[in-house]
Amino acid sequence: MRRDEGSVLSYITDTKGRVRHITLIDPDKQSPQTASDRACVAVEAGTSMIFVGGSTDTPDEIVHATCVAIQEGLELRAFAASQSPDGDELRWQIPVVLFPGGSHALSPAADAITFMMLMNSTDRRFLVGEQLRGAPYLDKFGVDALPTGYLVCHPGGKVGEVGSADLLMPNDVELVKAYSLTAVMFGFKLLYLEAGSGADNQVSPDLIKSARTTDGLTIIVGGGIRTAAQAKLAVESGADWVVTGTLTEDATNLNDLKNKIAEICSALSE
Ligand code: 1GP
Repeated sequence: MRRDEGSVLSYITDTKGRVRHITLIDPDKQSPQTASDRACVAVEAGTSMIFVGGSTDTPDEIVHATCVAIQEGLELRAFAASQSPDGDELRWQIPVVLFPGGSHALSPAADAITFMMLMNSTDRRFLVGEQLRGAPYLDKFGVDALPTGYLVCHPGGKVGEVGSADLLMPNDVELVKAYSLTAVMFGFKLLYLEAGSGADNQVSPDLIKSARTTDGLTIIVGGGIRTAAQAKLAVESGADWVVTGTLTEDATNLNDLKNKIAEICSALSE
Protein backbone atom coordinates (compact mmCIF):
# COMPACT_ATOMS: atom_id res chain seq x y z
CA MET A 1 0.00 0.00 0.00
CA ARG A 2 1.06 3.51 -0.60
CA ARG A 3 -1.70 5.49 1.03
CA ASP A 4 0.75 7.72 2.89
CA GLU A 5 1.97 8.96 -0.51
CA GLY A 6 -1.44 10.08 -1.74
CA SER A 7 -4.30 8.29 -3.37
CA VAL A 8 -4.00 5.22 -5.54
CA LEU A 9 -5.54 7.22 -8.38
CA SER A 10 -2.77 9.80 -8.28
CA TYR A 11 -0.14 7.03 -8.10
CA ILE A 12 -1.59 5.70 -11.35
CA THR A 13 -2.26 8.95 -13.19
CA ASP A 14 0.91 10.78 -12.17
CA THR A 15 3.01 8.98 -14.77
CA LYS A 16 5.98 11.40 -14.73
CA GLY A 17 6.52 10.38 -18.33
CA ARG A 18 7.32 6.78 -17.41
CA VAL A 19 5.51 3.70 -18.63
CA ARG A 20 4.96 1.18 -15.85
CA HIS A 21 4.01 -2.46 -15.60
CA ILE A 22 1.09 -4.19 -13.94
CA THR A 23 1.13 -7.87 -13.01
CA LEU A 24 -2.35 -9.34 -13.17
CA ILE A 25 -2.92 -12.24 -10.83
CA ASP A 26 -6.00 -14.35 -11.38
CA PRO A 27 -6.99 -15.72 -7.94
CA ASP A 28 -8.55 -18.72 -9.64
CA LYS A 29 -5.25 -19.92 -11.05
CA GLN A 30 -3.10 -20.55 -7.94
CA SER A 31 -3.18 -20.71 -4.14
CA PRO A 32 -3.07 -17.39 -2.22
CA GLN A 33 0.49 -18.17 -1.05
CA THR A 34 1.70 -18.81 -4.60
CA ALA A 35 -0.05 -15.62 -5.72
CA SER A 36 1.83 -13.73 -3.01
CA ASP A 37 5.18 -15.28 -3.99
CA ARG A 38 4.53 -14.41 -7.63
CA ALA A 39 3.54 -10.84 -6.79
CA CYS A 40 6.71 -10.32 -4.73
CA VAL A 41 8.93 -11.69 -7.49
CA ALA A 42 7.14 -9.47 -10.01
CA VAL A 43 7.81 -6.38 -7.88
CA GLU A 44 11.45 -7.38 -7.53
CA ALA A 45 11.60 -7.56 -11.34
CA GLY A 46 10.10 -4.09 -11.78
CA THR A 47 6.30 -4.34 -11.60
CA SER A 48 4.68 -1.21 -10.18
CA MET A 49 1.18 -2.45 -9.41
CA ILE A 50 -0.66 -5.72 -8.81
CA PHE A 51 -4.11 -6.35 -10.25
CA VAL A 52 -6.16 -9.15 -8.73
CA GLY A 53 -8.94 -10.59 -10.85
CA GLY A 54 -9.64 -11.86 -14.30
CA SER A 55 -11.90 -14.88 -14.14
CA THR A 56 -15.59 -14.24 -14.18
CA ASP A 57 -16.74 -16.61 -11.46
CA THR A 58 -14.21 -16.54 -8.63
CA PRO A 59 -15.95 -16.30 -5.25
CA ASP A 60 -15.28 -13.42 -2.84
CA GLU A 61 -13.50 -15.68 -0.30
CA ILE A 62 -10.81 -16.69 -2.80
CA VAL A 63 -10.33 -13.14 -4.04
CA HIS A 64 -10.09 -11.90 -0.45
CA ALA A 65 -7.62 -14.60 0.67
CA THR A 66 -5.45 -13.77 -2.36
CA CYS A 67 -5.46 -10.01 -1.63
CA VAL A 68 -4.62 -10.64 2.03
CA ALA A 69 -1.72 -12.97 1.14
CA ILE A 70 -0.30 -10.49 -1.42
CA GLN A 71 -0.57 -7.55 0.99
CA GLU A 72 1.16 -9.57 3.73
CA GLY A 73 3.94 -10.62 1.34
CA LEU A 74 4.54 -7.02 0.23
CA GLU A 75 4.44 -5.72 3.81
CA LEU A 76 7.03 -8.27 4.92
CA ARG A 77 9.32 -7.29 2.06
CA ALA A 78 8.80 -3.59 2.83
CA PHE A 79 9.70 -4.22 6.46
CA ALA A 80 12.79 -6.20 5.47
CA ALA A 81 13.84 -3.37 3.14
CA SER A 82 13.34 -0.80 5.93
CA GLN A 83 15.80 -2.75 8.09
CA SER A 84 18.51 -2.88 5.45
CA PRO A 85 20.84 0.05 4.69
CA ASP A 86 20.46 -0.55 0.92
CA GLY A 87 16.78 -1.49 1.10
CA ASP A 88 14.21 0.46 -0.88
CA GLU A 89 11.07 0.28 1.23
CA LEU A 90 9.00 2.41 -1.17
CA ARG A 91 9.48 -0.08 -3.97
CA TRP A 92 7.35 -2.55 -2.02
CA GLN A 93 4.61 -0.06 -1.16
CA ILE A 94 2.61 -0.51 -4.31
CA PRO A 95 -1.15 -0.75 -4.72
CA VAL A 96 -3.00 -4.04 -4.85
CA VAL A 97 -6.00 -3.29 -7.06
CA LEU A 98 -9.08 -5.37 -7.78
CA PHE A 99 -9.73 -5.97 -11.45
CA PRO A 100 -13.15 -7.57 -11.10
CA GLY A 101 -15.15 -9.73 -13.47
CA GLY A 102 -18.28 -8.65 -11.62
CA SER A 103 -19.72 -7.63 -8.26
CA HIS A 104 -18.84 -10.99 -6.67
CA ALA A 105 -15.04 -10.57 -6.86
CA LEU A 106 -14.49 -7.94 -4.16
CA SER A 107 -12.27 -7.69 -1.08
CA PRO A 108 -11.73 -5.07 1.66
CA ALA A 109 -8.03 -6.02 1.67
CA ALA A 110 -7.47 -4.33 -1.70
CA ASP A 111 -6.28 -0.73 -1.91
CA ALA A 112 -8.55 0.16 -4.83
CA ILE A 113 -10.70 -1.25 -7.60
CA THR A 114 -10.87 -0.51 -11.31
CA PHE A 115 -14.50 0.57 -11.22
CA MET A 116 -15.21 -0.14 -14.84
CA MET A 117 -17.82 0.44 -17.45
CA LEU A 118 -17.35 -2.08 -20.26
CA MET A 119 -18.21 0.69 -22.67
CA ASN A 120 -18.63 -1.48 -25.76
CA SER A 121 -20.80 -4.11 -24.09
CA THR A 122 -24.31 -4.59 -25.41
CA ASP A 123 -25.41 -5.92 -22.00
CA ARG A 124 -26.68 -3.48 -19.37
CA ARG A 125 -25.13 -5.72 -16.69
CA PHE A 126 -21.60 -4.69 -17.76
CA LEU A 127 -22.47 -1.06 -18.39
CA VAL A 128 -24.02 -0.37 -14.99
CA GLY A 129 -25.68 -3.50 -13.50
CA GLU A 130 -22.70 -5.18 -11.80
CA GLN A 131 -21.46 -1.77 -10.68
CA LEU A 132 -24.82 -1.06 -9.01
CA ARG A 133 -24.57 -4.29 -7.05
CA GLY A 134 -20.94 -3.74 -6.05
CA ALA A 135 -21.06 -0.05 -5.08
CA PRO A 136 -22.65 -0.48 -1.61
CA TYR A 137 -20.01 -3.09 -0.65
CA LEU A 138 -17.16 -0.92 -1.88
CA ASP A 139 -18.58 2.00 0.08
CA LYS A 140 -18.67 -0.15 3.22
CA PHE A 141 -15.15 -1.56 2.63
CA GLY A 142 -13.62 1.88 1.96
CA VAL A 143 -11.90 0.61 -1.20
CA ASP A 144 -11.06 3.46 -3.62
CA ALA A 145 -13.04 3.28 -6.87
CA LEU A 146 -10.88 4.17 -9.89
CA PRO A 147 -13.19 5.47 -12.62
CA THR A 148 -12.27 3.34 -15.63
CA GLY A 149 -13.56 3.01 -19.16
CA TYR A 150 -12.94 -0.55 -20.36
CA LEU A 151 -12.86 -1.31 -24.08
CA VAL A 152 -12.56 -4.84 -25.39
CA CYS A 153 -10.75 -5.04 -28.71
CA HIS A 154 -10.39 -7.86 -31.22
CA PRO A 155 -9.85 -10.77 -30.61
CA GLY A 156 -11.42 -10.15 -27.20
CA GLY A 157 -11.18 -13.68 -25.75
CA LYS A 158 -13.40 -14.80 -22.94
CA VAL A 159 -14.06 -11.32 -21.60
CA GLY A 160 -15.33 -10.32 -25.04
CA GLU A 161 -17.77 -13.23 -25.04
CA VAL A 162 -18.89 -13.09 -21.42
CA GLY A 163 -19.10 -9.29 -21.50
CA SER A 164 -21.12 -9.29 -24.76
CA ALA A 165 -18.63 -6.86 -26.26
CA ASP A 166 -19.17 -5.36 -29.67
CA LEU A 167 -15.44 -5.83 -30.33
CA LEU A 168 -13.34 -2.92 -31.55
CA MET A 169 -11.60 -3.98 -34.75
CA PRO A 170 -7.98 -2.96 -35.47
CA ASN A 171 -9.08 -0.21 -37.89
CA ASP A 172 -11.83 1.27 -35.67
CA VAL A 173 -9.74 4.37 -34.99
CA GLU A 174 -12.60 6.87 -35.21
CA LEU A 175 -14.74 4.75 -32.95
CA VAL A 176 -12.04 4.39 -30.31
CA LYS A 177 -11.55 8.17 -30.48
CA ALA A 178 -15.27 8.67 -29.84
CA TYR A 179 -15.14 6.19 -26.95
CA SER A 180 -12.14 7.95 -25.42
CA LEU A 181 -13.90 11.34 -25.63
CA THR A 182 -16.99 9.77 -24.10
CA ALA A 183 -14.86 8.33 -21.30
CA VAL A 184 -13.50 11.81 -20.47
CA MET A 185 -16.98 13.31 -20.60
CA PHE A 186 -18.18 10.68 -18.13
CA GLY A 187 -15.30 11.67 -15.83
CA PHE A 188 -13.34 8.46 -16.23
CA LYS A 189 -9.64 8.89 -15.50
CA LEU A 190 -8.39 5.56 -16.80
CA LEU A 191 -9.00 3.90 -20.14
CA TYR A 192 -8.19 0.20 -20.37
CA LEU A 193 -7.73 -1.18 -23.88
CA GLU A 194 -8.08 -4.96 -23.62
CA ALA A 195 -7.42 -7.64 -26.25
CA GLY A 196 -8.49 -10.47 -23.91
CA SER A 197 -6.41 -12.63 -21.63
CA GLY A 198 -4.18 -15.01 -23.59
CA ALA A 199 -5.09 -13.32 -26.89
CA ASP A 200 -3.11 -14.24 -30.01
CA ASN A 201 -2.90 -10.59 -30.98
CA GLN A 202 -2.31 -7.60 -28.76
CA VAL A 203 -4.39 -4.41 -29.05
CA SER A 204 -3.79 -2.75 -32.42
CA PRO A 205 -1.23 0.09 -32.18
CA ASP A 206 -3.59 2.27 -34.24
CA LEU A 207 -6.30 2.00 -31.58
CA ILE A 208 -3.87 2.94 -28.81
CA LYS A 209 -2.59 5.92 -30.86
CA SER A 210 -6.13 7.09 -31.47
CA ALA A 211 -7.10 6.91 -27.77
CA ARG A 212 -3.85 8.71 -26.90
CA THR A 213 -4.96 11.81 -28.80
CA THR A 214 -7.62 12.47 -26.14
CA ASP A 215 -6.33 14.49 -23.19
CA GLY A 216 -7.03 13.53 -19.62
CA LEU A 217 -6.83 9.74 -19.75
CA THR A 218 -4.24 7.39 -18.37
CA ILE A 219 -4.09 4.51 -20.82
CA ILE A 220 -3.73 0.91 -19.69
CA VAL A 221 -3.12 -1.73 -22.35
CA GLY A 222 -3.29 -5.50 -21.87
CA GLY A 223 -4.11 -8.83 -23.42
CA GLY A 224 -1.74 -11.03 -25.42
CA ILE A 225 1.49 -9.28 -24.37
CA ARG A 226 4.22 -11.83 -23.67
CA THR A 227 7.43 -10.38 -25.09
CA ALA A 228 9.53 -7.26 -24.71
CA ALA A 229 8.91 -6.38 -28.38
CA GLN A 230 5.13 -6.50 -27.87
CA ALA A 231 5.41 -4.36 -24.73
CA LYS A 232 7.55 -1.87 -26.65
CA LEU A 233 4.97 -1.64 -29.41
CA ALA A 234 2.28 -0.75 -26.85
CA VAL A 235 4.59 1.87 -25.32
CA GLU A 236 5.46 3.42 -28.69
CA SER A 237 1.75 3.64 -29.47
CA GLY A 238 1.02 5.60 -26.30
CA ALA A 239 0.29 3.21 -23.41
CA ASP A 240 0.97 4.54 -19.90
CA TRP A 241 0.70 1.11 -18.29
CA VAL A 242 1.22 -2.35 -19.75
CA VAL A 243 -0.51 -5.35 -18.16
CA THR A 244 0.58 -8.96 -18.34
CA GLY A 245 -1.27 -11.88 -16.79
CA THR A 246 -0.86 -15.13 -18.73
CA LEU A 247 2.91 -14.65 -18.72
CA THR A 248 2.86 -15.10 -14.93
CA GLU A 249 0.79 -18.27 -15.11
CA ASP A 250 2.97 -19.70 -17.89
CA ALA A 251 6.28 -19.14 -16.11
CA THR A 252 7.90 -22.45 -15.20
CA ASN A 253 9.11 -21.20 -11.80
CA LEU A 254 9.71 -17.99 -9.85
CA ASN A 255 13.10 -17.43 -11.43
CA ASP A 256 11.66 -17.76 -14.92
CA LEU A 257 8.90 -15.34 -13.94
CA LYS A 258 11.43 -12.83 -12.64
CA ASN A 259 13.41 -12.94 -15.89
CA LYS A 260 10.32 -12.58 -18.07
CA ILE A 261 8.93 -9.61 -16.15
CA ALA A 262 12.37 -7.96 -15.97
CA GLU A 263 12.60 -8.20 -19.78
CA ILE A 264 9.19 -6.58 -20.24
CA CYS A 265 9.95 -3.86 -17.70
CA SER A 266 13.25 -2.97 -19.31
CA ALA A 267 11.48 -2.64 -22.68
CA LEU A 268 9.12 -0.09 -21.07
CA SER A 269 11.93 2.24 -20.13
CA GLU A 270 14.01 2.00 -23.32
C1 1GP B 1 -6.28 -9.55 -19.25
O1 1GP B 1 -5.18 -7.66 -20.12
C2 1GP B 1 -5.05 -8.71 -19.22
O2 1GP B 1 -7.33 -8.86 -18.71
C3 1GP B 1 -3.81 -9.52 -19.40
O3 1GP B 1 -3.85 -10.34 -20.54
O4 1GP B 1 -3.32 -12.63 -19.73
O5 1GP B 1 -2.94 -12.02 -22.11
O6 1GP B 1 -1.47 -11.10 -20.35
P1 1GP B 1 -2.82 -11.58 -20.69
